[in-house]
Amino acid sequence: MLAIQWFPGHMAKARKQVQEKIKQVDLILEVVDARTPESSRNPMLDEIIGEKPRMVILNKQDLADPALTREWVQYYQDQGFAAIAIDAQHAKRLQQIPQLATKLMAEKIARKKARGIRNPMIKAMCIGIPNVGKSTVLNRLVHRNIAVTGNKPGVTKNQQWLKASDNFQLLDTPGILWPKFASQKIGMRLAFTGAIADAVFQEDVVGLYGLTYFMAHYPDALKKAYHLTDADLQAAPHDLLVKLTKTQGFGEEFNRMAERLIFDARQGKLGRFTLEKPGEIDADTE
Ligand SMILES: Nc1nc2c(ncn2[C@@H]2O[C@H](COP(=O)(O)OP(=O)(O)O)[C@@H](O)[C@H]2O)c(=O)[nH]1
Ligand SMILES: [Mg+2]
Repeated sequence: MLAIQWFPGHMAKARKQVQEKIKQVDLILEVVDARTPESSRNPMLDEIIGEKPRMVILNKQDLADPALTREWVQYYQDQGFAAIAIDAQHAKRLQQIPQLATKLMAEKIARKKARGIRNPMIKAMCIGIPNVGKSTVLNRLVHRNIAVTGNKPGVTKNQQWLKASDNFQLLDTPGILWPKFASQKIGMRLAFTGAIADAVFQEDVVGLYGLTYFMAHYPDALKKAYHLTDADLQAAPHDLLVKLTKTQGFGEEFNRMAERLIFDARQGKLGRFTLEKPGEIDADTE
């Protein structure tokens, strides 16, 4: 499935590029989407970065379910990673990244100081799948608009180190890796949040996935956004989609209602949500 964006050749090239860059850094900032922390991780990152210290940055915290974000941060910490939730778009909690990096690299810094280096630099780079906010994190950390955000391809230029603080430097281009294509469910989550191109799945399928998830986990958000009753939420998801299509003025064009639902969710009109929970991810590879 999903053979559209990433061919084996692309993957090998992306991997090689990232591996080259990794050699130059002390610390990896793995940026993930807080709404889909596991699905938005690259499946091969562990293997690619090996023993290098890593900080998992759950970005887009402003869009995610706060209670679940806390659970996810704890989950990654329990796995031995440094982890932090931020909102790069609105520059929330970003300064904790250099602080945490200094703590994480304390031993290495002490060793360098012992060798006579007065202000040892921590060199880091952002890595992640497309659209998780790598460029936004980078720009905010270095207080410059250096990385191209959104869907425009980056401009190739000589690589530079950018200063984020007195002892923290970042590589000017993030490492881009492919998303997890392990299961249909993971694909749905990535499509629903916009991490993978809308063309990959039919919107009615993705919309129905989202509606089903919200009916089960965030029914109040649906009630509020579309003026629904408790009885409406007892219906089968497909029947509710049919009803919404009518009441929202789309007649029988279910696709358009599905598209609207996806749009509303991405815009935050359905409130903050997270599509996966720690502890449930093992069941996701069916
Ligand atoms: N709401 C919200 N949007 C964000 C955040 N960080 C990035 N974005 C948006 O997500 C989209 C992708 O960001 P970008 O930095 O280009 O992602 P990249 O492909 O990983 O470099 C852009 O529209 C950003 O404005 C965040 O913390 N919160
Ligand atoms: Mg980018």
